Amino acid sequence: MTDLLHIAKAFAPEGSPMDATPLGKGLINDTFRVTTSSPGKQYVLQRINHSIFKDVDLLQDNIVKVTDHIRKKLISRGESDIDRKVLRFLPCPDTGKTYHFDGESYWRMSVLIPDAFTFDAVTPEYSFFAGKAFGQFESMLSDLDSPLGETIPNFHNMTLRLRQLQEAIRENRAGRMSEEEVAEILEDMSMYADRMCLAENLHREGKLPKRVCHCDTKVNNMLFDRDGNVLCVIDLDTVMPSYVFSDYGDFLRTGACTAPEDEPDLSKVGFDMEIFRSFTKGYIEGTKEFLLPVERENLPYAACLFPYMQAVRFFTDYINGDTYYKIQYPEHNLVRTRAQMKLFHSVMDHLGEMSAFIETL
Ligand code: GN1
Ligand code: MG
Repeated sequence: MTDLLHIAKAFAPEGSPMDATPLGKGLINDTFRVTTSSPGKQYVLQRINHSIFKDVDLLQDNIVKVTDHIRKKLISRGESDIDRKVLRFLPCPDTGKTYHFDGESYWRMSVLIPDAFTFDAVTPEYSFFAGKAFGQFESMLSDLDSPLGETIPNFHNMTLRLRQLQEAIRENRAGRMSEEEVAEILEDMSMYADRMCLAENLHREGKLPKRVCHCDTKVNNMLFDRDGNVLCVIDLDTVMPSYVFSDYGDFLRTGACTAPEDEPDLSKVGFDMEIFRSFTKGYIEGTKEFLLPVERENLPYAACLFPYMQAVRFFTDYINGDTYYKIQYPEHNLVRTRAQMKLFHSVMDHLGEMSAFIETL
């Protein structure tokens, strides 16, 4: 802990760092809440997973561009309480950069937004606001003048994710390819592989644009105030050019799933159409200024794509011997894969119903 406090000091926060405790449930970075001697002043300190985010300078540069842009937008709109509606990262006094390298790890620190909460599940009422908020996030960034880099190249590229799965199978590094269930899951996945690459095909044909998206719109990446109002979107590591399907689909994957993403009891895993409807309403309202017909028509596909892509990613990691996602037990990535595939099938069962609903909006 003294180490953490020492690192926190490098960002010259207000007050002296007194305590650091683990925060959140992220699968990639390590996150801590830092309390200081200054009453009410708390910070979020994060060790950036450098084996995943290889270019920390580009990563933090993106985040600064995005948060500065949103801050300016909020100011010009005359919004109040702006420090609760956009994150603020502290620059290190010695480098002016919003990250610190301690010789081994990269760190960053932001001001903790007081009285703000994350949730692992939302009600239909709040998912409307979540949809609107993610839509407005994209909308606010639609006129960002300096381009963002891809913090993880091809992050939501389904074609590439399938290629990585094939590579993992070929290398069989953890010796898991002989498991009977692995073969069954693979067979199920391969039946949908072509259909799930629709976005890349549309993009190649020049029909589908890339826009600045959040790309990790898990339900718990949004802060709410005590009354349930959306404050802001957090976890900005993956903000980069992508298809709008990313943000729309990845929210539903967690927000409209009737169980956690790693639920072992598959009978509990399903797709909640009421949440789908209110989130979609909110999202379409938040994006009305730019959403193209091709994007709107394919939202049901996006709802299917994200559980599928996540299943492929968890499964690839399982076959590789769990080198990417944090796990809590040896079969964790396999359990996650099963839950995502169950969700995928459940969303697929609602394809027609989803399209019909979108037509009514
Ligand atoms: C990771 O940052 P975190 O832990 O919320 C992952 C997402 C996955 C998610 C699955 C950089 O998100 O893409 O959807 O786990 N982030 C990265 O829970 O790979
Ligand atoms: Mg997160």
